[in-house]
Amino acid sequence: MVRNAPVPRHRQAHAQVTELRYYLVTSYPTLAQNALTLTVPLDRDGYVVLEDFLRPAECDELVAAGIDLTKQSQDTSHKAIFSTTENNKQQLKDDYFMESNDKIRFFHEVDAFGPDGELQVDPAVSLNKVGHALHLLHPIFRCYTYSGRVKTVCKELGFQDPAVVQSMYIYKNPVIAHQDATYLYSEPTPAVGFWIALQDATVQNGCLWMASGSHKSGVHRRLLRKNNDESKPSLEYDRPAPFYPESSFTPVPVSKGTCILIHGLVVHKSAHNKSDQSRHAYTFHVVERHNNKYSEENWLQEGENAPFVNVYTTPQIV
Ligand SMILES: O=C(O)CCC(=O)C(=O)O
Repeated sequence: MVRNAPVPRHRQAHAQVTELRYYLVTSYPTLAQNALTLTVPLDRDGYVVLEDFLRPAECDELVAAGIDLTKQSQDTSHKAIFSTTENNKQQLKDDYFMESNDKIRFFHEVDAFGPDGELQVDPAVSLNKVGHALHLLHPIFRCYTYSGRVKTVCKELGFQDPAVVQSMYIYKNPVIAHQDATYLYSEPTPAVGFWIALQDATVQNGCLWMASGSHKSGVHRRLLRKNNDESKPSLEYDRPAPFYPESSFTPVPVSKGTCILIHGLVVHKSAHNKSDQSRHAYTFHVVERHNNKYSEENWLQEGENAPFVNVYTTPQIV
């Protein structure tokens, strides 16, 4: 249903997208306009802030699509929850999560369901995230993921054969400190996350917090896919969660439309939304496929409906 939805409005929006130049914030809050090089700040700090990556109207279009997904989530009979905390062992065995690599699936907040299995609150409030193949299967998210602007950033990052391996719409939940390489490990070149604020992200409503420079200490732990039983792979962490002192983190509040490029090894997190302002974000991860190995032990592997296709040659619209 989602795949065949009509697309004329955002087709029009993206005619303009390639023309817009973003603003690079190398050292927050210093602004450098029209910078061409992204690799220097990414290698130095572990993240790069690109202001005005999307226009306000483009963010609104994505938020409308995200809200629309909350309505579709009511159709699902599966009561999946998502949490980054250690306590959620069930998720590591859950087929609904494991098989979401090439689907659009809905993950609710912990405690979203009552004892009778019914949602306690409106999905607009209880949804934690939707993932992990919006970039290929949803016409609007596909359009933004394979835009000229994303292709330009990939070129400026020096990628030769970049592939988007997963995408998520995040409604807002606290996310514990982690490296993306824990989940999406590749070597020698780590993945780069594109995290796009679709609404202003502030300290109060749960902006990202980055541990600048932490990407220089290797991968701290990995979530590994175990194929002990061929019919049902399971996931296990190889090490306990590292402890990261609060003092390592700096908040990175950003305005709507800002994209934060996240080095796969930089430690980052977000906190609770303590405000009455929502904080939606769209994020996807790009992996270099040229002379680089995407780990076969990662939880997410290529799927029939979501192959790891080249960003440069993949059209926005099918
Ligand atoms: O959006 C958030 O709150 C955090 C997202 C994040 O850390 C991630 O996707 O790696």
